[in-house]
Amino acid sequence: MAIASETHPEKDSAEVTATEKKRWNLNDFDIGKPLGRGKFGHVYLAREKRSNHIVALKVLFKSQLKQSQVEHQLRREVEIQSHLRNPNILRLYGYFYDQKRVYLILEYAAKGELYKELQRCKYFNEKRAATYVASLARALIYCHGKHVIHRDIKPENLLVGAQGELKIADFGWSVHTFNRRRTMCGTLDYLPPEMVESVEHDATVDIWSLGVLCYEFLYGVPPFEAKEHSDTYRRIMLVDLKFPSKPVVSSSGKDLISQMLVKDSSERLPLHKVLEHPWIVQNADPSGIYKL
Ligand code: AK1
Repeated sequence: MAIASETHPEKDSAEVTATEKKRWNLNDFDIGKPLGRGKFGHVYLAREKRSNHIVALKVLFKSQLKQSQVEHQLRREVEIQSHLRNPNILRLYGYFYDQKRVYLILEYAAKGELYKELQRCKYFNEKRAATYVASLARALIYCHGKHVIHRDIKPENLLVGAQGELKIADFGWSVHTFNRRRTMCGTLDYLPPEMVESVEHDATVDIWSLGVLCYEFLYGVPPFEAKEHSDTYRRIMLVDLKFPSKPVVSSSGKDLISQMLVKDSSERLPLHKVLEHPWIVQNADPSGIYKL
């Protein structure tokens, strides 16, 4: 983080931490207001005392991590995310722990959580939706190039930086290359048929999730939403995709969604072609920033 680059301008933070084994602890930080709450713990605004660098500190309780048997997942997240460097991926600077808790030192996203903004606006206009979809496609292309699949792209895991740029966060469900089946818990809304079915899956799962997200940006609700879990399951398996008449979305936008939400994963529009799709080309701001 900035702390390292200031004292060691020639090195980047990971190298400084690797060579000098700087161990962080809670005393290195002033803790500020809570930023959000999750199942495993809260996130706080924090300032690293020596550098004045502002970060987000996520506090996870070891007892809960153990109970849910996700310690290995957290280790994998730290391992994967600390190696990713992309403007649309939230940085994970490091971690530390004490007897009861694990702390993740994260980049602070000044404009907060995207799902709240979506709730407030109900849905986004096409320019804003396309700008976000293009940013996500670029970030996912970067991840897939490093053989990382996120697998959990949804509004709750998207943050907005000070300039309005989108940042993918929470790699808790990500994997390096493809393996392992995921046990079912929580919402099915963002899962493609092959993950609902728990068959083998690959990087094309992120294309599906991007299609779901694009729909949700434009309509305000995910496409396969239903009252019952079992109905969402059925709708995903059938790819029961319907476009409401309101809000009005261009046929080009609907075409892109239809090309991402394809049951046969090998037939989904590849991410580089998503970036070339007319709806993206015509609507997305090339800077990746949607100005309010
Ligand atoms: C980034 C996050 C396990 C893994 C439980 C996890 C976002 C995570 C934190 C913010 C920066 C906010 C702002 C501004 C407003 F199963 N990475 C995360 S959460 N700025 N929020 N960050 S909110 F074990 F793998 C597991 C269990 C959590 N990982 N990672 O939460």
